[in-house]
Amino acid sequence: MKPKIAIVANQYEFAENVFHNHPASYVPQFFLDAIAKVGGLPFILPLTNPEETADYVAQFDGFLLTGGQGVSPFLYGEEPLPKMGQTSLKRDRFEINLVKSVAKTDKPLLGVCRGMQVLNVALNGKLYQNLIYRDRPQIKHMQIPTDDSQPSHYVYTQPDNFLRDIFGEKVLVNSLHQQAVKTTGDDLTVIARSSDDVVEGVWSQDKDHRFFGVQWHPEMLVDYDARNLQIFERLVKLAKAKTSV
Ligand SMILES: [Mn+2]
Repeated sequence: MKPKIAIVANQYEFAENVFHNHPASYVPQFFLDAIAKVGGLPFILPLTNPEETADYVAQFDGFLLTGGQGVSPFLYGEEPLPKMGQTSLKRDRFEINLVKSVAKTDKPLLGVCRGMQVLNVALNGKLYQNLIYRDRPQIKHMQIPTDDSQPSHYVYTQPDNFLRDIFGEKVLVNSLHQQAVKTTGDDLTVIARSSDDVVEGVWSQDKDHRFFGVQWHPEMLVDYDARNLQIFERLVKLAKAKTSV
């Protein structure tokens, strides 16, 4: 049986052009296609009661957190700074509780962009609310208005992890983030950085490294560099290994 992969939805509060101004839940199609292409069975998991994440976790084999808003700073002990972007407390609370529920199992979870940041905060890490607060020279990490299916900066991988195995020592990626990991969460290790030292990949230290994340958007880079699919394939393979035990 194919492993069931739950992809947590984002929510439009006012879906002007989609559903007559009503709220609507959605997952960008790229993620659904990527999971299906590598042998997973994708499901869309809506933002519901954060107290019920354990019940959802019991239903699926693997979990995927996607991109979007920043993470609310008070969730990692900071007040908001003026240059912070949009946040969604509803999404923060559901996704952070989901990570904590997954942590009580042996199931895998992949975080992409915001998803990696949520993973980090859920495990007690901190973020830069905006990269300008790093107070040091840096490259452009929000590549808009350049097409987001094009790469824009290099990422340098550390030895001995899945990103080195897939991409070698360096790889061109896209970049659509204002926030970034400042201090890593419990049990998370940095496995890739950009040339200006921004964290671009993490994984957990358990035997399977079942929590992992990237700061770029591999789901949108598949046409440019098909190796990006292997990031999703890793999630599906880990999920499958658990289902067949
Ligand atoms: Mn970047």
